[in-house]
Amino acid sequence: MERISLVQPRHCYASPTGQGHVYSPTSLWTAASRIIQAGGEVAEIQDENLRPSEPKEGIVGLNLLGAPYVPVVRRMIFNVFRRNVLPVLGGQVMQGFDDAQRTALFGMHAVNGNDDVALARTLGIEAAALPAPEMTSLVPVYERISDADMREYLSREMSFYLSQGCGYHCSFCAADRTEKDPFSGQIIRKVQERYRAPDVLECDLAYLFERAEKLGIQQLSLYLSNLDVFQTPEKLEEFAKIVQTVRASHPAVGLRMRGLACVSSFTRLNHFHKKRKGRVIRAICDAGLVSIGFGIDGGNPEVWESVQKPQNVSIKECESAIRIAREEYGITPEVLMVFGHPAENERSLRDAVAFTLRLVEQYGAVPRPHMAKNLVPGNQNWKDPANQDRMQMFLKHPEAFQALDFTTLPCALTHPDQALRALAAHYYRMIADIHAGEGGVNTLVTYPEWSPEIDAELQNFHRCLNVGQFDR
Ligand code: B12
Repeated sequence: MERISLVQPRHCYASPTGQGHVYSPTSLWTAASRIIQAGGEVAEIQDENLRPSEPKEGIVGLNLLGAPYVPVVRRMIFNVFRRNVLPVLGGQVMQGFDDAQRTALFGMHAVNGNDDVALARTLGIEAAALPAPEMTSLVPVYERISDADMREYLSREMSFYLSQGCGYHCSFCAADRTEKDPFSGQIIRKVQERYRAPDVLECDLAYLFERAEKLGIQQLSLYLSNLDVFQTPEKLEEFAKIVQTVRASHPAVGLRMRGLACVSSFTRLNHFHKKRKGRVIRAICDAGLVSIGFGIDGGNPEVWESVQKPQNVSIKECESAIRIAREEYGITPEVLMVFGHPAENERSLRDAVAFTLRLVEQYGAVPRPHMAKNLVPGNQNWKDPANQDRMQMFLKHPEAFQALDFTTLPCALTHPDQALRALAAHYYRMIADIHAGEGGVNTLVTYPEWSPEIDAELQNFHRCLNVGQFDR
């Protein structure tokens, strides 16, 4: 059997020294726990946001959360590890690369860590022994984290793995979700939200509360992994009850949870709530849900249609969800505005600004603009033969993957139409300039670090300006 060191790479906008973006590396911890429970040997779990890592083993597993981690991990593989280490690469963006793309980016030896068979073969364990992610408790990993490091994680917001997968098919999203053919409108892949097992959720949550109590931390802050919190009401209600039970046994520790949601799922559930068929929203609020980022993602129904998000229905319906969240449930609504999609024009971009301003003014919503990147590893545009030239540019210039960060201003690679690029940048900055109100944090805008139109001097300016601009 082979031993593996696991390392969370440093955030791409971290300064060269000191702490990086300290945030629980939940994806890496889940992978670690699965390996441990399958009888594999995890020699260590390090986080480069806390301190530089010096992996002991010849096999090193790394998590690439999204596209901006591609250049970071390439530097680790080619400049630091060189030929002495076999890299095992996991994380969601890896799901978007085929074998040839993975080899082009990370070398011919890099193992696809998301593939259980390849992972098991590399470590000399049985693939069948790896528990399903939904059945995996993180306690075996939490126990290995020192009190000093756990204090760092528990005193900040952490990611809580509650569910994975989404039944909707928004074309700009690269998460695990239903896929629809853009031309025929046929569903190519149907995905349903998958919750973790209730006993696993209870066990992990109780452990976090106990550890917080022991470390004298008075409040836990959790970011739920759900792509659309209100999508599966029965499971959400079950979770709300689990949270309430755990909290009742640990009254000294408070809890604040936030999540992301689709307007349509919230509206559907609120309707049921009114008919007293269920009190799910109230239950999860009582359990500690304080903030919801609603995916508005465009300023009018034509834009939603163009990105396969017709479920938003109308501006009126979106506004009503945000008002109800604020006034009836006391939830702080965030306006997650992914915009600057290819089919947009100045009118639709202005509609997005106008709508955000209104929601901020009338309901104290928190503005959170993001610049749509229509070509992201794993989404349909990435696979579309019409985009192969642009896709190849990313493979040839991997530094460009940073520009796929949704907080990053548009560039020629992400927005080839020059006029739309300028307009999108202008209106994105405008929403990012809106005052977020007390306690709210607007998006911190970042700059593209590589694109054909950006010269070396500008690249350097952009790198410097990006330092510390962490998204949440
Ligand atoms: C928490 C979270 C964050 C946190 C912190 C993440 C952290 N350090 O762990 C914060 C808020 C910081 C964050 C930031 C970003 N995030 Co985020 N985030 C999430 C979220 C909500 C939950 C992640 C999670 O814990 N999942 C649960 C675990 C169990 O699942 P998993 O990630 O799939 O991991 C499994 C496998 O991939 C594999 N695996 C993972 N790592 C490894 C490593 C090894 C060695 C092995 C063998 C296997 C393995 O095993 C795991 C268990 O099966 C997800 C949404 C979601 N539902 O996943 C988005 C998500 C992962 N984020 C995403 C993105 C794009 C980002 C940003 C780039 C956003 C942006 N600004 O554009 C930034 C990063 C910015 C930057 N410049 O670096 C995308 C990734 C899409 C993609 N396919 O590329 C997601 C899916 C959201 C979305 N709807 O698009 N994020």
